[in-house]
Amino acid sequence: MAVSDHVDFNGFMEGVNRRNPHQPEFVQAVQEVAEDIFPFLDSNEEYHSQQILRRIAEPDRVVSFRVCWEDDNGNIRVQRGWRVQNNNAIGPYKGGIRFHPSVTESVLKFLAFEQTFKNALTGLPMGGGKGGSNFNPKGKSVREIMRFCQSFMTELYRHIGADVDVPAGDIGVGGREIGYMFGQYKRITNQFTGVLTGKGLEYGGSLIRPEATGYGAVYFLANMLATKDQDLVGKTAVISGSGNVATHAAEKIVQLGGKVLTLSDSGGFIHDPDGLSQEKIDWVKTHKTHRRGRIEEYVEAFPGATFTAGKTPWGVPCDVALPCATQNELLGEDAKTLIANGVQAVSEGANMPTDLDGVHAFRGAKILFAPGKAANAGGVAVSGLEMSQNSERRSWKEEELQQMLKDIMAGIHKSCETYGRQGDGYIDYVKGANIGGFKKVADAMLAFGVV
Ligand code: NDP
Ligand code: 2IT
Repeated sequence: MAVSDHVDFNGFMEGVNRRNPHQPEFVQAVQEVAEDIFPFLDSNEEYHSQQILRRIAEPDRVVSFRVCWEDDNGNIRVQRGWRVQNNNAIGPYKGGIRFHPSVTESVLKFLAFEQTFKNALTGLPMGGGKGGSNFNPKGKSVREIMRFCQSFMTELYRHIGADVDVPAGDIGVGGREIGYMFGQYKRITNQFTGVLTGKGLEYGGSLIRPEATGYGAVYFLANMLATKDQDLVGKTAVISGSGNVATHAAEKIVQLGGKVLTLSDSGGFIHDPDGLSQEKIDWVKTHKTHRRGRIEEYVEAFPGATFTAGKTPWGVPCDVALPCATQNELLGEDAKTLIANGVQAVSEGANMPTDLDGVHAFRGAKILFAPGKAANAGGVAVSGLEMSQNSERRSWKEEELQQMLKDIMAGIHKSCETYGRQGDGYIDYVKGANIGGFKKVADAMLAFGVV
């Protein structure tokens, strides 16, 4: 028997650390999963002996490339681009593209690893991938964004395809950027295929894709509350971020009768004690997303609100919390504050927004806590439905898609319940999501033998 067959958890994590130096986000994501998978392996020896977790924690490939573009002043700019193809055991690689100066190989590897479990949980045939660049879209002209997207796709196109790898949006990449990238893909390959999701409705996009992640995170939250015979009516919500996921999460909370108190961006958070109405959320969408403004300007438009610079919103007392900005934005101390203030449920709209200390604090206090790989899967799920529509050359109606999204989120909740319910009745959603996602990918990998 090979020495590696029976490494313990600490030995496994030492290996992950050693093989991935200077990649803290990736190591963190693997650790969070391994903490649940190791006890599960005790009673599932075949996954262990076949080294399934070890294999999933080694991306199938990481492509890194130079992206050159010319700014409006004629300067030559050089960025780095990546596509991480983590695992395609159950379908083509699938996952977003992120443009943000904080993007590193570690960040994209963690995101591609998480995506593998998330996509499995949706029940749709999608593997896990993620890509992006350290390009900073802030302050760039529309033409600069276009030239960057075209240059990025000029390399990326050779690694993707409708049955190979299907990217979509993420931080800094929305409908506009997908349009520029799709246009360049089509121009280079002369093929009109469903190679990207999050497309415009005119050229193969799906209804409700922009809304799906935020709406899905709130549907998941409603499913969690229902296990305690509760709903969102009258509940106060603290939300971070003010981009695609945050604004649509806010919208759905309001539709379901809740009261949204905060939004944020990298500059700080706004607190509106009157709650955000649909009109205020529309203002944020227009101002932040379309005009690329800052959240602090909210207090000029709505003087009842306050802006706190340089801080996250977790100190504002609330019933439910939805971190919807970025990774590691809710730390152990923040989790303790939320718990002390009586938070009942947390639904992660972002990917890995809660650090390991925070996750341990929520689980320890038996708070309803939905990890991103379960709670924010609605976005990639509707991406999967966009792929189906493209393959069939049809488009479903909005009501049909809304129902499918709700059903998929309920299905993910059920998986978490199946694999995460504890002896005392508490549903450990982290454990449930990790094991539920792992099992599907692992069973497919077993079928393929040693590859
Ligand atoms: P957007 O680019 O639309 O919005 C991102 C928001 O997060 C902005 O308010 C931004 O503020 C804030 N933010 C980004 N980076 C930081 C940072 N380092 N510190 C503080 N605030 C930050 O992205 P999305 O809404 O699409 O994505 C948000 C999260 O949701 C990410 O974790 C993403 O991976 C995840 N997600 C997205 C999905 C999607 O369909 N779009 C699907 C599933 C998960 P600022 O304007 O100041 O940069
Ligand atoms: O993190 C995510 O799930 C996304 N950014 C969406 C991925 C997708 O392919 O729609």
